[in-house]
Amino acid sequence: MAPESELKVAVIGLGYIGLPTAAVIARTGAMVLGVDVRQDVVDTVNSGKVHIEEIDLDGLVSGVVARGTLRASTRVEPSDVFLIAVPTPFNADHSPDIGYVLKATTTVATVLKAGDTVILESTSPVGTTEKLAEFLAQLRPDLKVPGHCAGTPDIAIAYCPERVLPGRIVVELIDNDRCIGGITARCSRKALQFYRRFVRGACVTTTARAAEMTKLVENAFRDVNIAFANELSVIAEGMGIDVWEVIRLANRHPRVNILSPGPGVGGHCIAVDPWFIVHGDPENARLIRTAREVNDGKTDYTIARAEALIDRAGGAPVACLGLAFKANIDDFRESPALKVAEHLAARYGKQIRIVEPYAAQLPPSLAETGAQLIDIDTAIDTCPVFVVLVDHEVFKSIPLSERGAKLVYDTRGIWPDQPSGDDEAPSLRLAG
Ligand code: SAJ
Repeated sequence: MAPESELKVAVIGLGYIGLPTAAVIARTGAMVLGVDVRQDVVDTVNSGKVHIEEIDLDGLVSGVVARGTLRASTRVEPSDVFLIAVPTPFNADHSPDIGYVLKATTTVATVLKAGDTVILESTSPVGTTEKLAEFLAQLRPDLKVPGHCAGTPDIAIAYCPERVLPGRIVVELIDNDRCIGGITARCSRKALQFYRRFVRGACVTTTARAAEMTKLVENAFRDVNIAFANELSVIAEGMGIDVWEVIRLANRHPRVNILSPGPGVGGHCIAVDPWFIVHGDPENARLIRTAREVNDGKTDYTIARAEALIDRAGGAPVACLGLAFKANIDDFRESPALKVAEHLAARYGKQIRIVEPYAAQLPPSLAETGAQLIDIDTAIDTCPVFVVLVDHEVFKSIPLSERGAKLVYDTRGIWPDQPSGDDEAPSLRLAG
């Protein structure tokens, strides 16, 4: 592989993973080209700015763009390493859609040459990297593609999933261990050499299929564990028990670690990836499918509970706290909080106020209902009813003196000292 300063890397897809990855690699001195179909994204990056909110990303991108090691384009150029980080959504029937991966492969194929390495980072159903190799072999019959040729292949192909947590992406890109699955062992070694340039965590090699499954399993594991907490919260509420207290007590056991209930599971990973396993083996993936259903069902349950509270509040203004899919980020994709707010706003219109410090304006789905975006101080002054949907730090720090008299449905358990304040539903604040 070329020395650092001469290494050319093309990152296809400048989203939540592609852009930070491109910037981190560019910081090592490699010449990085970020490729994206969106001209506005390309222009933003080339001006040294970012189109996504992520801690420390703006300074990093402006630095590498100023140094000239990162630039963006809508067109790919010849490079030594191609890193594909495009979305892999699912269809209405939950089957995976790898269309963007195949499109990115077609793009790479136009400039691929002997000696290059192609790495897929997008979360993908098992077998996708092999499909990518097969596709490349068809597109470029002049190249010896691993798994499709006799003798030593001309290029290397590997799968290496990202596992970074939104809000900690820049740190985790460097510190997390990586699992690298080549189409052949030689491919793994080639990709390993590349990741060692910027990853401080351990880099472990395996097969492409095992690496693909590992990524899916990580997120399915978390989904199943959150489903346990969500199911528990519904059971506990029915029994009039404070689920948060039970979880705190149970977690004192040295081998118990129950996660937190909430209004459902959001984001573009945990709410999506388990379906790839279910689709791969519908007959046997029973627990994984049920967990998905439990977590999605928790959002419907939350809507019903919030509606019951609002109906009793007799037309008083209601503040929905938070729209993001989790705390302290501006990402609303697959957000259960957004879904709850949309339902409530569609039903109660301008009675609903939204507090979301990470939004400059309401998404159209909410704005058109008459719901208003207000700040937290206005909510404290004007709304007697609070529905807590996201555990943003700014909400957690509201003292009891400012919220003690309010009717609260706290889906995240951020205010353990909140009195119920509701004689008809004394367990209300306990609901997870
Ligand atoms: N959530 C709960 N209760 C909990 C923990 C989370 O309700 O106790 C909810 C969150 O509010 C959110 C959703 O689950 O709606 C997902 O949040 P998260 O923080 O668990 O995970 P993500 O989606 O931000 O990132 C996950 C991570 N995967 C794992 O922790 C196994 C991350 O490492 C992956 O890189 C990322 O998915 C991804 O890109 O796949």
